[in-house]
Amino acid sequence: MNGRSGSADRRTQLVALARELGFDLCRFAKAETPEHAAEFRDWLDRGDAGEMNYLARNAERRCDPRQILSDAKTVIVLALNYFQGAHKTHNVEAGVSPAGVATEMIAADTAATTPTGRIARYAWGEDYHKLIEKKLAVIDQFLCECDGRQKCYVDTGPMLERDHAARAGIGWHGKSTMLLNRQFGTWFFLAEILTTLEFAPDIAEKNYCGRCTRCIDACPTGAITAPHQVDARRCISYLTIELKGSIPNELRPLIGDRIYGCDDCLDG
Ligand code: B12
Ligand code: SF4
Repeated sequence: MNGRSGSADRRTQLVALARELGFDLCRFAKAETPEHAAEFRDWLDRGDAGEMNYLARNAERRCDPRQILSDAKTVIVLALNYFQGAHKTHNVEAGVSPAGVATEMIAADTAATTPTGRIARYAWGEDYHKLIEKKLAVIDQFLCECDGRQKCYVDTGPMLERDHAARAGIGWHGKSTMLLNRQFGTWFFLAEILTTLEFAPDIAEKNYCGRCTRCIDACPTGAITAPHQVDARRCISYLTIELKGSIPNELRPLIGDRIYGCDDCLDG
């Protein structure tokens, strides 16, 4: 495949391959220090990461892609839209929701009527990590055949994904910290391929938020403490998925029927 490794040609083929695999966007950024590395460190220092200690453990690498792959030249950023229509409530009586969430406790608490709970949209289908990893492996293979070396990540890797995605022009930073795209809103997953191959970078997107504060106003627990700052310790996504201990008493009534994640700052 070296015969087709001229860089413009390689880019066209890669974008076409990403589309074929079902990605909605495929864009490029230089493998550089993420723009908001300092804000990330401040966020850790404030304790906003809660019990997610893994974020502090590899903070140095997270703030420098060249510590992951020393001769990395490009971050290829991919986005996959997961919007599936209006919100459903899930019957939790059977003990396991459609997303596989164990819910016996909730069922026992609300025995009088059929208990229902809301699950964030991103968890309605198959585990996105597995789904996207398979697609990344195909792109990795293509890039290997062009003599590249790669590291592929979706969610769990040591990268400030939204910073790289913003630089690649996938979208802009919303005040909720969600990355927004004009076509897909907030409803997309991100994935990155760090590669030793050179690709011309894309241009960053303009920020269209203006004075709008709908996402901040919509947050049931006041987790968006300032524009671009989420205190995970108050975020329902953290409280219902990441937190190992019990949910603080004062936040329980604010969580309502959200049993796995939260979409309130993503809507609208
Ligand atoms: C830890 C984590 C969480 C934590 C903390 C969230 C947070 N806001 O920090 C918890 C468990 C709460 C969480 C919740 C959710 N998460 Co999450 N999460 C992550 C993870 C693993 C790391 C994020 C991180 O580094 N946070 C630290 C803060 C400082 O960074 P940040 O949130 O990315 O914020 C950036 C911007 O705010 C910007 N920034 C900071 N200051 C400033 C100032 C200005 C002026 C500007 C312009 C920008 C700016 O720079 C920061 C660094 O890039 C990423 C995957 C990854 N490896 O990046 C997924 C990720 C961010 N999560 C994702 C999703 C889908 C969610 C949920 C929607 C799930 C749900 N429905 O319940 C919610 C949304 C909550 C929210 N408002 O963020 C997606 C987001 C996709 C997108 N379109 O933005 C990601 C990218 C996973 C993926 N691969 O798709 N998540
Ligand atoms: S996901 Fe829900 S709780 Fe977390 S910041 Fe957004 S609206 Fe607030």
